Amino acid sequence: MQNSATPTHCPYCALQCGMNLTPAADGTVEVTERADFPVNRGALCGKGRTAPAVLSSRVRLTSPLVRSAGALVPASWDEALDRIAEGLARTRAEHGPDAVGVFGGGGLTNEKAYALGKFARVVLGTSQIDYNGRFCMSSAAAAGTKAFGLDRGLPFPLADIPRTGCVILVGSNLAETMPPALRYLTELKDNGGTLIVVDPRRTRTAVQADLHLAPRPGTDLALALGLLHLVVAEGRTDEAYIRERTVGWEEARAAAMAHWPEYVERITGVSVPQLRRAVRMFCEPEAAMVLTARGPEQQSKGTDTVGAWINLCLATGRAGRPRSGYGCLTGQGNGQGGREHGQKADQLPGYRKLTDPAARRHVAGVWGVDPDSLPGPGRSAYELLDALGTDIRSLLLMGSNPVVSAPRAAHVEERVRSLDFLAVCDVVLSETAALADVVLPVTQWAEETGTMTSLEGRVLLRRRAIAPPEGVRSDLEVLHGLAARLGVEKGFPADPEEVFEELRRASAGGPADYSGITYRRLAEENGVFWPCPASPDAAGAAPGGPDARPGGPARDRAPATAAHPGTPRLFLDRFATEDGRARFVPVAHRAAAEEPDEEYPVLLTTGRVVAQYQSGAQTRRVDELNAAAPGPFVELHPRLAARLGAAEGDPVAVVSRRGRAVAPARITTAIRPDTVFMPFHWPGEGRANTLTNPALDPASRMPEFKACAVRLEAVRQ
Ligand SMILES: Nc1nc2c(c(=O)[nH]1)N[C@H]1C(S)=C(S)[C@@H](COP(=O)(O)OP(=O)(O)OC[C@H]3O[C@@H](n4cnc5c(=O)[nH]c(N)nc54)[C@H](O)[C@@H]3O)O[C@H]1N2
Ligand SMILES: Nc1nc2c(c(=O)[nH]1)N[C@H]1C(S)=C(S)[C@@H](COP(=O)(O)OP(=O)(O)OC[C@H]3O[C@@H](n4cnc5c(=O)[nH]c(N)nc54)[C@H](O)[C@@H]3O)O[C@H]1N2
Ligand code: SF4
Ligand SMILES: [Mo]
Repeated sequence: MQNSATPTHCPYCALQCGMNLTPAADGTVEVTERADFPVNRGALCGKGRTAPAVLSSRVRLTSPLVRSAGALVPASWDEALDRIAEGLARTRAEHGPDAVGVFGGGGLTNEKAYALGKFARVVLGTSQIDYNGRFCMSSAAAAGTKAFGLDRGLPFPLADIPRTGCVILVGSNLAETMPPALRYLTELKDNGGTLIVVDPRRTRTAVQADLHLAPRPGTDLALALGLLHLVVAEGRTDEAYIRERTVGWEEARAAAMAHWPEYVERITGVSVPQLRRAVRMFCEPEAAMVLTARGPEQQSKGTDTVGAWINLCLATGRAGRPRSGYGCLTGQGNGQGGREHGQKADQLPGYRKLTDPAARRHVAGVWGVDPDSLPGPGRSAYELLDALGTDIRSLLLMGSNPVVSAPRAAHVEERVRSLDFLAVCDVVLSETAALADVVLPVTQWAEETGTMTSLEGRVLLRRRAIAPPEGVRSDLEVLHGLAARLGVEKGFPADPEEVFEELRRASAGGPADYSGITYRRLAEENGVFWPCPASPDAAGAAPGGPDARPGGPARDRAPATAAHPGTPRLFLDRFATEDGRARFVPVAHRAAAEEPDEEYPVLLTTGRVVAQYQSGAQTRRVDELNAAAPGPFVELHPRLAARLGAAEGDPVAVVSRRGRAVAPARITTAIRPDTVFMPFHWPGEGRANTLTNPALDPASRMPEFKACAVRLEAVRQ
């Protein structure tokens, strides 16, 4: 164990704030400021600051558990691993390899995500693997790939934000979900730039805005189309840019012209003067950005919605230019890297497609297997969970807690309970782990080394600072042990750097090329932006072949050195499509999968609070965070509350076609009167996902977390 401070990164969100971990006298570690990491410059939110609390043996798992006579009881590692290998092998023998499922997470390091994808395809031979990132930024990923030929959430560093003229922030509550990043918006305003926030609630982020647009949940697509309509009507398009750098404008233009402002006002509730003001603010400065987060993305039309916002950027020449562009604010710690290296249903490492014969040959070569032995694409996350207990009989779960976080959670819970066999690797006994046949206790961020790729596309080294407690092993050791028991002795090293070295080779030449990145460089350079090919001359092979470079030679590239410098800014010279041009998508407004009606007259939307993280499995174990955010609530407008006869703090039942949840009322004029909001961090009676609608986006397979129809009922006490 090191005695001095170890520079590393936060276990939680995609900002991946830098922090130092300093050993304390009692054997624990303390979080101290790490000012040299440029993204957060030492600032942390409460979750990051208190993260060491979850390292304590008082709240975490330190022994494998196996189910015996109905209860989970401690067992040896050998027994637990044997049981898992037997459980998975039995399903495979009885029902075939596709009856074994694997579910991963966007919080896992690149090494783990890579090894998990390889484990599913090579050891289990199953196509049925997906992960919780499907619930997160998949719509933005699908839209970005369609438009730009490549999905890297932010194609520029956060540091560019204060240098642009206007930012439209769509459905992001940054002030609560990435507090240290709020600084970039403050600096934008200090520099004379303007901020537009699009959110049905006047959030802590929205109060920072020069203009707050509060559309009905699920109508961002119409809003973006209405803005584009006005851009055209007011003659604010950038014709030269459209001609030189895009294709498909005519169809997209025609689609937007069908969405005249008064029609858009009726759909969204955003007034025509507000729409005009937004267009003026966005178009007048020389440069501008649109940033989206889960608000517009977690919809059954999320891909088209993001496409519409990208269209707005393309029509005004605000993509692939300095200080301008479209970006998605990815959410989970490794939400970016976790979507690149093969734990996704349709994917091979390096952001390659599982259906591409050349990609299969390349990766099979690295893995030393026959390309024909690799299965094809499998089901998406919700579809996989929905098939548990029927087509999928056994599941290996690593890095997610779907019993709390998946849509239509009561149904998902029932599906999980109906499995023949469930194995969960976790650091704590999550609500999903509590249902398992075998639970494996794994090491955490501060106890293991690995790489994370932040929301900027910056690959980072998260270093080990302390030794794990007795009885705990890493996810990589778990996969190593299971592979050996299932007859694959080689190819699953437990050493993260060894896994990364293989990942480099597997990703080489792919869209997300990491081959020029080494642990050593990461330690020295404070992160490296992908693509970073091994050779400085190859600027990363885009889908269009070796010459189609994602983003082309970046203008801000450092002087030629032996190594490729990485790519902070993409698309400045060309997009990553075959012809280098961005694609407009012709999209039209459509309703949410479930609109309010007489029986369910109110819209429910869901999201986050600053002091809890995701399903809460980790943060609900931290006293300081529980004191700040003790439980679920229903945020509603005074008018709705009055109709219900509910006072502040009274229990309110929210009922949807999926179920019923009860939580105290939090009454505020900060929300639209036709909408209620619930955070999704808690299990039990107040579980928001009991209510949510698993209607899926046809392209991204993202569920509609952000809009469903509900009714409210007073609860007699
Ligand atoms: N404290 C905290 N921080 C987190 C997380 C956490 O759980 N807790 N999770 C991390 C992860 S994985 C993610 S993905 C990010 C998510 O980060 P955000 O996207 O910022 O989080 P959300 O609260 O889900 O949604 C953002 C906003 O969308 C609004 N919204 C709801 N419906 C709509 C709609 O139809 N249209 C629009 N435009 N807006 C809508 C909500 O009111 C909410 O304020 O946060 C990351 N950071
Ligand atoms: N209603 C509603 N539902 C939502 C959303 C919403 O906005 N509204 N947002 C969705 C989004 S964006 C997301 S990202 C999902 C997230 O929801 P989940 O997938 O449930 O995410 P977490 O709660 O982070 O679960 C991670 C689990 O892995 C464990 N863990 C942490 N690190 C490791 C590790 O290194 N190895 C292993 N094996 N385990 C580890 C944690 O203890 C925890 O139990 O929720 C989605 N659900
Ligand atoms: S903003 Fe995100 S990365 Fe930074 S300290 Fe908070 S949870 Fe950690
Ligand atoms: Mo997320």
